[in-house]
Amino acid sequence: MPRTTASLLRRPPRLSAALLTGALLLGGLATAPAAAGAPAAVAATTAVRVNQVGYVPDGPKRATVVTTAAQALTWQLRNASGTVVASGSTVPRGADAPSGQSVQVADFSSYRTTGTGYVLAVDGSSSTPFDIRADLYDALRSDAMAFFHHQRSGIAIDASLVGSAYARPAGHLGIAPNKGDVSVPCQAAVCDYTQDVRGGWYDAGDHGKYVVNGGISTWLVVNSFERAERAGKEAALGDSTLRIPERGNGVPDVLDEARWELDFLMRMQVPEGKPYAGMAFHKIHDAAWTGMPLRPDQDAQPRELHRPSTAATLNLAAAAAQCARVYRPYDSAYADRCLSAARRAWTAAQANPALHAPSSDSTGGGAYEDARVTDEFYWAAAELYAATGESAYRDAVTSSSWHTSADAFSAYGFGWADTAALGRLVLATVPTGLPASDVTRIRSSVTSAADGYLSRMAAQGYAVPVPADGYFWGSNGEVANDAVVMAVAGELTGDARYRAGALETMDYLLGRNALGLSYVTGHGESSSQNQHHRFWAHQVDASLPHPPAGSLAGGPNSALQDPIAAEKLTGCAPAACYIDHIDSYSTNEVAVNWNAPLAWLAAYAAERTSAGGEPPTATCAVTYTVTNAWNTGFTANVTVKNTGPTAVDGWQLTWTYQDGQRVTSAWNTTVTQNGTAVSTRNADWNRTIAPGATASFGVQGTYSGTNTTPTVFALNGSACV
Ligand code: 9MR
Ligand code: 9MR
Repeated sequence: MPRTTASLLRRPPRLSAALLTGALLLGGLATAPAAAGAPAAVAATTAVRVNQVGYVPDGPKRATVVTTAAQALTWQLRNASGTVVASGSTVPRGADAPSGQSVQVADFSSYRTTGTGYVLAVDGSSSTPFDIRADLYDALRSDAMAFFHHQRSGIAIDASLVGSAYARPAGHLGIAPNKGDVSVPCQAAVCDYTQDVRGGWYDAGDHGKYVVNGGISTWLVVNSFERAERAGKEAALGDSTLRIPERGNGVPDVLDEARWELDFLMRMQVPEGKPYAGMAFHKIHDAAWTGMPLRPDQDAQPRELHRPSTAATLNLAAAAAQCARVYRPYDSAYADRCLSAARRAWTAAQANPALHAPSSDSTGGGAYEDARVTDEFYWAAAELYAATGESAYRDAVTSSSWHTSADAFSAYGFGWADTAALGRLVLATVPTGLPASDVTRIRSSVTSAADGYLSRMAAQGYAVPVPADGYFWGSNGEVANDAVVMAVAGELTGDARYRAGALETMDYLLGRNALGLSYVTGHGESSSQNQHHRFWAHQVDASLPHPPAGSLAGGPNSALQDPIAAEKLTGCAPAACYIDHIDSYSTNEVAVNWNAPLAWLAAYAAERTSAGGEPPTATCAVTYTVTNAWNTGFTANVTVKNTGPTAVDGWQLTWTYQDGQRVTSAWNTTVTQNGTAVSTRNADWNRTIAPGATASFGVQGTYSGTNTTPTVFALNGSACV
């Protein structure tokens, strides 16, 4: 059940009958109005809506055409020189409730020739030009991830990394006029000391820093690295792949970036010896709302810590426990620090299970209120269990109502207040000691959630995974989060439909939508550019920059919760309730929790084989049997079966050990181990596995205490089942 503020915002707005009729009265194919009262800039879009960046050669390629025609129309795909290279018929879809438009769908998926400057033409209207190429998402992968560096507090953003337009002095390091964040007092009666809470990422267009939203965002950024690692493709997120100060330090840049926020999250923990020790302060922000524009270093407002909350504490526990697992191969001392912060947070949350942040606390910063935290308990328990294997955390997982609830993946996706799905994603992909039947059940909950998103996409003219009443504040983040679930379902099953679904949500974000607008700055011919931000505020001060490329707008929000949206968008169909105006914070702000799944998805979509296409979706099944175990040693036999239709020629099988096991020797394979991650490769004589055939090999290793059998394997980057 969606709840708290969300339940208010998620009430379906009444569709304007007049608007629907109006659209239907337009003769033939027309340039559709964006929404009643929408500004001219947005209305001037073509009726043929495509992913304005383009399509990957092996992916789905669909477009939506706004038209009142009842009969199928002819579509033509033209290359850059105007030659028709493919053609076909559209499929009429009639009235599409979320967009309030009458639409048809053109499908040119079977056309796979790479090129730039393609145009899709239907009945006299042409799409914006787009590309078909395998490296389509390379730029977005780095741009969407670079967003976090731009949002850093407590460090100068250097022109040598971002260019002079985006350079700025460090914000909130206690240098006048800043009054934080190195020694920040609490709000009255909350605490009688000050805390150094420098660093971290600014949440959004404001200068607040919120543990609840910081936790889920960090988790997603680190999770994007974990996913790439499971696919054997983490090099693309490795050291020196981003323009950040830490490049060249031997640590993957994505982990360096996330560490900037993790350090902040740990600084928000109440010190030992103080009331509520181990809890996390809910947030730190200005005492009063500041105006627009305002560079972070020029903010003169007093900064205040707000009282600790259970939700914030559990976000810290989950993100820090994940840190302990993922950072260990690079910095074991840091992993230990994270683990101890996570354990302390968990214990403190158990002692204070109902310290809820109130919705009324929204002066100078957002409330991020949450009165139901059983889902945060589940997510944190799952991460702590994955990190430690300890029975107390396992019991917290298995006794949680979320472990079996059918609602862990709600129709509205996961989000900062709904985190049970994150617990499921951890348990579905990270080896733990859960019984195989439990893991199977959890994995099928991921795939059935993904099935739900796919069927919703299939039912809608614009193939959006959210329901018609799901266009609330941050709907674009919700869309991207749903795509993350589909991508993981694809990884777990090798079923190509899920990858197609994840890629198709990218089409929505990049222009195949009710407004024919890319919501990502600088990606697409016609993109958002005036997102609500106090520094990237070009619209109100021409000396300031637009948001940098790769910044995702919050997206359509049918609740019209800011004055300009209320003024300009009245009567809008839900998916058209968006305006690219800097004052529209309820439709056009940026935020770390929206860019995080965008970055996740861009990295996923950018991944491909060296041959240029999508990653292979090898289907495989693995049995790992411990054949002998003695006090500190063991042997295991591993058999990998090719359950796919084509031969596997050359294989790499990967898994992770959760109990510190080390492989010391192996037969019929070559092993490399990096921390907990094990990678085995074929020998010359067993490199080919025919369909239905198997390859077997063995390992010998050491362990101490427990020797949990790994259950998650990937063959050539695709998960086995
Ligand atoms: O800039 C603020 C934005 O980050 C928040 O999401 C939003 C809602 O809490 O509030 C914005 O600040 C506005 C405030 O609520 C009312 N006065 C004008 C502020 C700037 O537009
Ligand atoms: O993303 C948040 C959304 O779910 C809430 O409905 C909204 C109002 O409380 O706040 C959003 O978060 C904003 C936060 O309160 C302040 N910083 C900017 C965030 C994005 O607009």
